[in-house]
Amino acid sequence: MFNVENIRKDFPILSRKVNGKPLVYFDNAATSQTPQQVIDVIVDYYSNYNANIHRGVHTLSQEATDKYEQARKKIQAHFNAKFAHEIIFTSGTTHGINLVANGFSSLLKKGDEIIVSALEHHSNIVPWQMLSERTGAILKVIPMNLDGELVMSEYDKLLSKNTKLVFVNHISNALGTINPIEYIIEKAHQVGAAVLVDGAQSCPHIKPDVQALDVDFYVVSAHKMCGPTGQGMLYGKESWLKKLPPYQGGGEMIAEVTFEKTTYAELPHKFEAGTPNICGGIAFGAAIDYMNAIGFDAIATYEHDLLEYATKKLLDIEGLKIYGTSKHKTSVISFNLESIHPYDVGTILDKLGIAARTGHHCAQPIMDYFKIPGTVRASFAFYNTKAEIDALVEGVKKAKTMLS
Ligand code: C6P
Repeated sequence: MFNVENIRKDFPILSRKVNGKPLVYFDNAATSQTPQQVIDVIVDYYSNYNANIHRGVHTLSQEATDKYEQARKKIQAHFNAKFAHEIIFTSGTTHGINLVANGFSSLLKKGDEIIVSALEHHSNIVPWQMLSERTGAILKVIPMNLDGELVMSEYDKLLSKNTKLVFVNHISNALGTINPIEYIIEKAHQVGAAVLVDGAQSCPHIKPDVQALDVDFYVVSAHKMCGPTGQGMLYGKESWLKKLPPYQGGGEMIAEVTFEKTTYAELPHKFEAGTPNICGGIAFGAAIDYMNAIGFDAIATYEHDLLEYATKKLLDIEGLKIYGTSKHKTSVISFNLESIHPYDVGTILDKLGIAARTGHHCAQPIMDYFKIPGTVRASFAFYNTKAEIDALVEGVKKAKTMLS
């Protein structure tokens, strides 16, 4: 049974005060909070079996290696990858996207086309612009509409036999829109293009099945789903990962090294040069266990209820405008109060102990589309409550009175 009061006891940070007020943490899309169960795994690693992996015959190294590889298997099972070696440990979503974009440098030629969406985070724009500069590939953009939805009829028109790659997020970080990635993947495959899905914002809310989606690459960050920062994963279909060249050279990614020639290790090690974030990988596995124990169906139902409650209450405030009004969205509300700058609203909310993000949310093209400098973004997680939303609504009203 989903019991938010019991769940909240797992998160020590939720009982702290900020500016003398109980913390209301609504910046979950930036990073989620960490339950004691994951903190314990981190402490256990450094207290009991901290060692380098894949290298030592000694007991600590073997224990660390076993736990790290067990975590890979947990992640494989969670995302339903066919093979554990299709899970590449990364430092996060940004790293995963750059790894793939770099790999495609040798696979694209001048005049090839690559497609991005108007709803992307800078992490899923800039690496591809750099790729297009390196290769001469043409970058095209799927436009959005005023509800913050991608226009699929325009996407259909962009696709051609020249399209080699499509990269979109599953859920927009700035607006919360859930994109129709099933359709996007199917259509891309019809013209022979590969698809990378940025799952940074989906992984805290839904459990993607990469085989059912038939997606070629899927990237996430552990810190968005109750895990540590500096840790993420790239899923890639085996056939694609075999085709892509390594991203970085170094220890552990080689089969043999001589000064004449180096041969590379098998997957996944080919993409995991150097000592990885060992504790981070193990803690990522623990975070996945934690979230699955609560259950993604229960999480989605509860968060949807929070979203509906907050949307209704915020819209009761005169002059408040919500950006991102798709019917298909997760628990993210981006808003502005008339002409008041979002930064000023965020500062007043902070004084009241409420953490919300303000600004362009690393998604400047979206802000440009709406002709605004940024928004206030409140993003809810399964450990938030309606009472906290009431506090937000009161805080926004207070900000309006003070700043009008
Ligand atoms: N968005 C936000 O406040 P990293 O930094 O590599 O863990 O994740 C980057 C990233 C990529 N794609 C999407 C859709 C994202 O939302 C993010 C991170 C945070 O919205 C921090 S800017």
